[in-house]
Amino acid sequence: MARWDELWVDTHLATMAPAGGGYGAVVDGALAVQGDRIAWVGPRADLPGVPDQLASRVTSLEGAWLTPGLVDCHTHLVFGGHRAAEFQRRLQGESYESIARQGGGILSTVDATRAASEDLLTTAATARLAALHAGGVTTVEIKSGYGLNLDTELKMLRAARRVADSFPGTVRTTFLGAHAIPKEYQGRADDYVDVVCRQMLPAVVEAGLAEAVDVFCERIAFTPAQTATVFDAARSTDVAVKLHADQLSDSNGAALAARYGALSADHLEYASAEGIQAMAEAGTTAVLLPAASYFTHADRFPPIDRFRSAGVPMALATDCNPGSAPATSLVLMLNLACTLFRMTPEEALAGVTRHAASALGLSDRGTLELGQRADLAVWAIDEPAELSYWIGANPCVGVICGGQRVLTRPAAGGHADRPRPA
Ligand code: DI6
Ligand code: FE
Repeated sequence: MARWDELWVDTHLATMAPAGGGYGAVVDGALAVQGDRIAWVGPRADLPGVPDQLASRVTSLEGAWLTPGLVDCHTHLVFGGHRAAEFQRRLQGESYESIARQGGGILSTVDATRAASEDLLTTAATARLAALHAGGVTTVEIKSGYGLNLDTELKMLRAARRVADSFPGTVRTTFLGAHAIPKEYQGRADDYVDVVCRQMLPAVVEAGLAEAVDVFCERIAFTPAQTATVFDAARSTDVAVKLHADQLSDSNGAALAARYGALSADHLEYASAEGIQAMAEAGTTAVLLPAASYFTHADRFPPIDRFRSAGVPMALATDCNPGSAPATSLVLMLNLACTLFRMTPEEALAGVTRHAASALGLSDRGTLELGQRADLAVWAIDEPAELSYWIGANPCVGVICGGQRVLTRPAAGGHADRPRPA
């Protein structure tokens, strides 16, 4: 009797297991799945028998690399409309922040999202997720935050959950009611925070629509004190906290996130040395969003050297949103993180696998190790650094979710000549 459902051979593995360091690479490896779990992983030469007798099905990957399925741990995938007009204003020299201060920016997407039906939001987000998935993503986080009233925040979160229905991977949802101060509450931000805490958060939790709560702590959004009020409200629920911190200015966001034991603090261009130290001590993951830095012509990048020397895990995500990062390729983020932030290709791949899973509080994925969920991506590459090297190519040729092959696609970009699985 075969022990495993499927055994993948003729492959190289970037296990991303923490023990080995770097990619945890296994050249000429093999990986077996049983049910939705990884049942065996290692060098092919160490297999405890003949492949055909070990598994019901043996599949050759013809020299392709396997990595953990990618985790996009910070997106705003559900939104109405787009902001191409704002993009052109920024190209003329206006800043992201000044457009936001004039009532554009996030608030213009709030108008479009309030006007959109739940069906339309679901359809648009499904298409964006399909693009991420074709690039190897098997787990995605989706935030609300373009409703800023109870009905629309719930509508967004329901749309995010409906996107999950047609996605073979995993969707985690985050309530970001405190993303901007809605027009109805201009000059009365504390009153809006009160609504977020007393009305919206309880309703979201009651409906079971979010695993985490997030706040945009920034001089154009919510103060550290208002952020703390939202996090205090979250304490009486079972949702985790995350924070948009120190993106445009140092608001002490990193330290605040750490103080509340946040899963992650995200953006962090202006994070202070003290904030980074606090994150290290609290075990808070830094989620870095290179598309936002790139697309808004950010005047500074996150202090990578400081995260590195403090031992703060660095995750990478698309931040897919209509204002600061209309990006639907997580692989492209590896290139941007290496080129702009000078992360290494090893750090970049760890950032979209192991550390991205940590940023979502998920310990069952992000590495190719025994017992982990069998979420895998198959790549037509000669070495893992190629994932960071190509600009805008998609070397992903297959995706496996929970042990099931869910996507096979032709190599595109620079990879058409590579061996790839049938
Ligand atoms: N920071 C960001 O980069 C996104 N949200 C946030 O708090 C941008 C959202 C937008 O501009 O629509
Ligand atoms: Fe964001």
